[in-house]
Amino acid sequence: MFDILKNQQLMDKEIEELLIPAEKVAHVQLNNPLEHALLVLVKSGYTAIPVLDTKDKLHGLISKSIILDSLLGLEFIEVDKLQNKIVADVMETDVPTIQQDATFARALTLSINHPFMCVVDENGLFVSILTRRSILALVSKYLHM
Ligand code: 2BA
Repeated sequence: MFDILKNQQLMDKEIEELLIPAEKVAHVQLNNPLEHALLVLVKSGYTAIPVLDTKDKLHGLISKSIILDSLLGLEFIEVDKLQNKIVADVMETDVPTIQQDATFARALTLSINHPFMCVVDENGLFVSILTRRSILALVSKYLHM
């Protein structure tokens, strides 16, 4: 079964055909209030989404759990922070990124710890995402060939 992982044709494959383009990816901006970010997350159904600036540069990820965590006071959930804090105050900045010409092998390795990776160009501009789902779908296709 694991012979597939030795399939050089698969491992050297470029990831381009698996990518979800930026215009189809839910995202928020650095200076959006947490309330807006939470709305986008809940409405889109996603757990975590990219954070961009006005020039589409990638700065981080924001998730429902980061937002909820940031609202916790010592005894209460401080709901007013949803309006008083912005995404840049609480986002995760250690973001897994890859370039568009990365190989499938590299993406497969990153997907072990990350449900999705952001694809950026040489200037750090956000281009697309690569999800664990599309990686597994390709592995499955090769397994059943
Ligand atoms: P999660 O939101 O935790 O989603 C986990 C998996 O649940 C997704 O895996 C997908 O299979 C399914 N899923 C969740 N919400 C969905 C929806 N609204 N429509 C269809 N399927 C949905 P993946 O597709 O591998 O995505 C992995 C992660 O990539 C997602 O984790 C999310 O954080 C991010 N993601 C995927 N597509 C996105 C998009 N269009 N915009 C923003 N973020 C996206």
